[in-house]
Amino acid sequence: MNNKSWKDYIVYQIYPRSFMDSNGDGIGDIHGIISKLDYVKSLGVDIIWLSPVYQSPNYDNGYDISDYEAINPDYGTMEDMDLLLKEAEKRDLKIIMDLVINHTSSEHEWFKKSCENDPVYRDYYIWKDKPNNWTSFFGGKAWDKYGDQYYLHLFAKEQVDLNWHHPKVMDEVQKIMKYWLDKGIFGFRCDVINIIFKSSLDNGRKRIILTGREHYHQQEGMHQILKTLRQEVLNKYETFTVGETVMVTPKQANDLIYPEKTELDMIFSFEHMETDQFNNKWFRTKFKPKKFMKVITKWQNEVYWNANYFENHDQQRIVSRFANEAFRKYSAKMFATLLIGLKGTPYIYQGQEIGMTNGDFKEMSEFMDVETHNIYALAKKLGFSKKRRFKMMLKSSRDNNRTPMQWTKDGGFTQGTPWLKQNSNTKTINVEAQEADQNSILNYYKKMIELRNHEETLVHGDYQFISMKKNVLVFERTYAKKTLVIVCNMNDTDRKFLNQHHGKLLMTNYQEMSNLKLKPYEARIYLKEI
Ligand code: TEU
Ligand code: CA
Repeated sequence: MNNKSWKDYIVYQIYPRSFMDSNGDGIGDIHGIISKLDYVKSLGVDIIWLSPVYQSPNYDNGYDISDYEAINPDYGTMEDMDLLLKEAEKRDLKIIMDLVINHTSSEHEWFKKSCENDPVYRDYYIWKDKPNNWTSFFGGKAWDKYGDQYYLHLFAKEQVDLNWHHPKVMDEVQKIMKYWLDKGIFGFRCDVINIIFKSSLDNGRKRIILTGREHYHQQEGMHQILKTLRQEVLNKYETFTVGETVMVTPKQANDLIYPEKTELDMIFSFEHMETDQFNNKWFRTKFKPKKFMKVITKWQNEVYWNANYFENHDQQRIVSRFANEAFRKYSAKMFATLLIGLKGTPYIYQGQEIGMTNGDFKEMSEFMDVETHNIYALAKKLGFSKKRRFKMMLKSSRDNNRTPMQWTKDGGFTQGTPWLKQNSNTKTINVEAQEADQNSILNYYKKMIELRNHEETLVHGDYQFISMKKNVLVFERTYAKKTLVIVCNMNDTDRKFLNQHHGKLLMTNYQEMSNLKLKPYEARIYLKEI
């Protein structure tokens, strides 16, 4: 499909630290990405979402930026970045970058001057004589002391919240966005964008999670900021924007994305990724397909346009988390069918397309994530046993999705020692083996992407939930004179399924099919002419 519109695009997320290392230091880098652009292109995707490569002391793997217009030497130089943009464009691949404007690194020049009470920069950040009772996303207090005042950090203490009441902050961010758009990027993934405006610094209602959030979550001031960025910057270019919006509801999502091109194009919600937990992600519960699909269906029915994802650099591997790993090959393909079959933009996270599993960590020293270590320490303080704490980390650490990309049976990510332990199952789960296997997860993703690129019903069709009997999902997508019937057995067991007149079979994740039942994680797509 040529002259695509923004709703046609499919996005592939690259986490640079773990994608491909070109110089043997064990850290993924820009030249590594360039060396794999033909692979990314071969998937059939349109846009790369590149997680941060900006200058950063790396407390939170780049989500703590110390210079927005410089490249972290871990990943290369600005010349390398310019080359990546050029090489991507040659392949008709667009690149969107992370826009992290809720906070900067504590090592940003602005914060250093703010700490020195520089009259221009002091109010770039949020200072108080005494901290209020707000708590951090990473556990613990949201304030740290410098000099005789406290500064706000809703994430790590090295990630200092910007003061969006200050007009200079707006000017600085517009300059950064124009710098990158003028370089040729296609847009932004806006990090925690719906908490950037703090309406007050009053104490919050005491909560188990995020005391204080009523003062900064989804505030009117945030909408004003986004409308200004849209008018002053984004609408001057052809752009694609997606916001990461914590704790957002369907109505709040629509407020952010409709009418089109007034704030963001779409947003990542979290509700469907929180159905297998009790209170928070560290208390995982069994994945319940019915509960999961109830949320997905709500968002499909109520939101103008969804950003559909099941994995990213903060989540865990769905074949480990949402399914029985014994049926990994089938469950990965079933989730690919669901993800790309839904209405909205599909986001595929590196490694998801080959069915990578959670990491095989054996001890805490193998984890690198700041959140994981903070929460482990907090759990210890709260009296959780070592065994219980470690089990919580194994299930819910973000490092599960940050293990090096598995290119070959020997890994193929680096000639050196990877910064984060590579999963030993790269021996059997890797790109090379799957490129050679026409029935691999990788080739199934390519077929599903190809289908979406040629079947406009998957782009423009409405979503119609049909049934979810005994966790066999049936939904339809209808557009013009065609209906696609999408069937997903979300169980690790057979399920009775009479092959009624669903129409012509377009896709299936098994070689042979029964007319009476679905096998574990069997997925099918039928085309019905109406
Ligand atoms: O994530 C924000 C966010 O909501 C997650 O931190 C989530 O709360 C947490 O991962 C649940 O385990 C964005 C980035 O995606 C994340 O990588 C950064 O750590 C965070 O913001 C701070 O920039
Ligand atoms: Ca490297």
